Amino acid sequence: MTMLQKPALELLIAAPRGFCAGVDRAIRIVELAIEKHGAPVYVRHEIVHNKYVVDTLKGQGAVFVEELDQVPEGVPVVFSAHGVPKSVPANAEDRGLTYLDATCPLVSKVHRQAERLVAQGKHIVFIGHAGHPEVIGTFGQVPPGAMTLIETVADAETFMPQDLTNIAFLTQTTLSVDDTRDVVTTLQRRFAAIQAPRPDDICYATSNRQNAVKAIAAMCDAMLVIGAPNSSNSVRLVEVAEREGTPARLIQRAADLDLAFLAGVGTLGITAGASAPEVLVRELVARLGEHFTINEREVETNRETISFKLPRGLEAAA
Ligand code: 0JX
Ligand code: SF4
Repeated sequence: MTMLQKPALELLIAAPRGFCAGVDRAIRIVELAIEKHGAPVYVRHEIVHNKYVVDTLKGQGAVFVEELDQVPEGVPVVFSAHGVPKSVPANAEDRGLTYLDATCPLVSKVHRQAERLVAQGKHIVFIGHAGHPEVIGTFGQVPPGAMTLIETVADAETFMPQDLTNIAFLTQTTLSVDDTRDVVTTLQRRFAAIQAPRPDDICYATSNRQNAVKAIAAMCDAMLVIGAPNSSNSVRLVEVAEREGTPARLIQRAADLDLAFLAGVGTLGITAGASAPEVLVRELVARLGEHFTINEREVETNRETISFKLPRGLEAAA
């Protein structure tokens, strides 16, 4: 009996991909909090936007809730990597809850910039996606009315501040680098005096992952991005690939892949959002290996060495 030969599939795997320093730190904070305080440890919002990560931590004793009033008295609570409005730690203190803040230090940096600009009397134009927890958290650093959200070039064209000379902009950390450039160019054309953040608020991990996709997209017939639909940085990676003319799909797990998407594909690009663990990349490669004879190559456009310190009180437990 002759075995049927599996079709060949070339895999180009983008690097950097997957976990960033802020995600590593946030997950570690939950793990160390469980070690230190014992289960359960409550987490306000998904610690990062990834079901596999959340389910794994649930298995270790984490309980995920959306709001602080769902946290019972006497148990510690961790705030997610995306950051929280000032009212959240304030409420936790009022209730005497022990809390650990897993907000990424690069998100906290934007929070401090917002506070500083407001103290200088500036109105802030915030470029971001409405309803995203990072946007809600950053808006919650300043008094109501101190910041205006804009999402698109069209918003930048119509925004009209009270004082044209006293404005600044800040951005969400996980935006499309290219879209944001267009929005910023529009703002700078209309308001010559607008103050810009230095360096950009879009974080190193977001821009490195987008650059890595750009580097391989043109060589690929299709791309797969591992990440969740509510993960802003992951969704941006799909858009980057599509803009390069490469059909792309966001999948959470290998099992989500519809093999029909690979019809006629000889070279497939793979990447993972900042909240997607490497184990899910390996799971996908393994599934592809069941159907194809794969030849795998990593294309590295940048090497990341950044890591963030743990909050005080947890360092000792690390
Ligand atoms: O939706 P986001 O990309 O902001 O978050 P996710 O997918 O959890 O990524 C890690 C946390 C990023 C915060 O900036
Ligand atoms: Fe921090 Fe950037 Fe990672 Fe967000 S994507 S957690 S800002 S390093």
